[in-house]
Amino acid sequence: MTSRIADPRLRSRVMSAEAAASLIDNGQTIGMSGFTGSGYPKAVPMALAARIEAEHAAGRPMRIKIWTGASTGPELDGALAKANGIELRLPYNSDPIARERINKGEMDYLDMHLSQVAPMAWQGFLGPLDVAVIEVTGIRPDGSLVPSSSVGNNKTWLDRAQAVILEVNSWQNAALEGMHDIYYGTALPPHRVPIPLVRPDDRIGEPVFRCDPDKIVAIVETDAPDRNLPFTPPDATARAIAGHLLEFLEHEVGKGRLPPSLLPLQSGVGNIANAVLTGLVDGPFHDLTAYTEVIQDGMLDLLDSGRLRVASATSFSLSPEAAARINADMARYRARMILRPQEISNHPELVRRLGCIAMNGLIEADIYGNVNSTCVMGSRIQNGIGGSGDFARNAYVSIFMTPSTAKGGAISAIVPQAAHVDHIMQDVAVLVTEQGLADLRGLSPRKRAALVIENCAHPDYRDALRDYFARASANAYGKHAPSLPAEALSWHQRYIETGTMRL
Ligand code: 0RQ
Repeated sequence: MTSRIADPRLRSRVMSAEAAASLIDNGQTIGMSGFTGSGYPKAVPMALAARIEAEHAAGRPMRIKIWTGASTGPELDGALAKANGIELRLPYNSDPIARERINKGEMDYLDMHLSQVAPMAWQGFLGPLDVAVIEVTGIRPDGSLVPSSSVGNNKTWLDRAQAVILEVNSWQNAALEGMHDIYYGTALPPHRVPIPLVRPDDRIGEPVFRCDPDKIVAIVETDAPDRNLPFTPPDATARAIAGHLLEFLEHEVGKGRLPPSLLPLQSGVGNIANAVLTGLVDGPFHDLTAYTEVIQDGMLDLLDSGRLRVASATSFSLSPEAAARINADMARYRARMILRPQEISNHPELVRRLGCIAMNGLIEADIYGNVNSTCVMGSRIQNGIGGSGDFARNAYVSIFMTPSTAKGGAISAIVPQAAHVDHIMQDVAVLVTEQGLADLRGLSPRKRAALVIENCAHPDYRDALRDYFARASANAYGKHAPSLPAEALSWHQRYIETGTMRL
């Protein structure tokens, strides 16, 4: 396996995952690689979790703080959360065990815009970083590191950490080398300069990470797959949402507000986002580009169909089938894919400059188009804001999409007032459900409300929303964005008390 470690100086630092994990101390802050189940360390976190469990059993509580790129996998977040070894976690998490701990108040969670994590680490607001645990594809003769299936915040963790532990994963395709573009030109104010990227396919950095070899305290060799989850084919709801959205994009091209090749696409993950991408395969648009966070199955289909010219992201998020497809033909895909640090893939300056079309999911939206992406009933974290805020605020057109109901119809995704707001109405241009699409651009709050209720709400909840809006319009303290505070969150309260928002 050592063929992946081409720097002879470093071969002596190869050790077991257990030995590497023993180098981490109680209370330390650890920067781990990993983004949407790709490129996260797999062996050291599991060994660390086993050690933490042993420490707990011996009456010596041990907990660490974990910074990542975004969500990881069961071997990292799952194992460490199960061991109750995480004191604080940032940013985006989708692990069910960690989610449960957070919602029980047993683990602190800092939900941040993904583009802001690296700058904040540099600014020192997050405190010192003790150890970086980073998965790489290989180590080159000069000691530079070939990134794996995600880039995330790895550049920053490698630069900032006092000590570095590497996992060299030979499961990752060696032909990944050359796909990455690691930009080393970021700085703190007042030394910041424009980022020289003007097209999604521009390469502005290097294909590898630099790392001071003296900081590398351990290298662990692994051969373990990413968390590639099977993909559910789009259902009727997802297809209906995709249909409305594609019709809208065609309409915008017809109006001359979008070019026929559209603008760089950003797409969230999940069933609906995938349905939209799949819909684009058969749509009328050619020469598409993507400037996004993750490359999912639908992006691969678009690339294969020839519709998508290039995809820029920070990570893969693939099904096992799609991972096999990409691994079988990595050199070809490499010519049309670029993985960048997440502070670049999600950079507000670049999203605004490129004019991205942002397409993200939501938990709930209110009648004015304020969007809650994170907190069920206002308080229970689902995943996190991820990159949705980076893109939504700065996009050319910011689209949010959702089924009109959740939990078998017991919850309306369109509510009188969002119980938590991640995206204010100024950042939400278009709302889509399977019922229809509301183009909210240029509309005052009251006009937005009428459109959201009629076009997006489920028929089962439409009358109740009409009734609320009519009474609010007549009786509210102010008529700009009419609200009845005592009633506005009563739908959520009813769900908490009775298990349904229905009257
Ligand atoms: O939970 O599986 O327990 O039933 O939320 O919902 O409908 O499967 O949709 O996978 O697209 O996720 C907002 C969570 C939507 C996601 C969110 C429950 C629902 C289900 C998932 P169950 P669906 P999706 C790029 C951009 C923020 C980050 C982001 C997300 C579960 O899109 O995390 O956009 N977004 N990043 O039942 C109660 C409601 C609900 C609800 C849905 N109103 N009330 N539960 N659910 N609506 C990616 C990254 O940044 C990395």
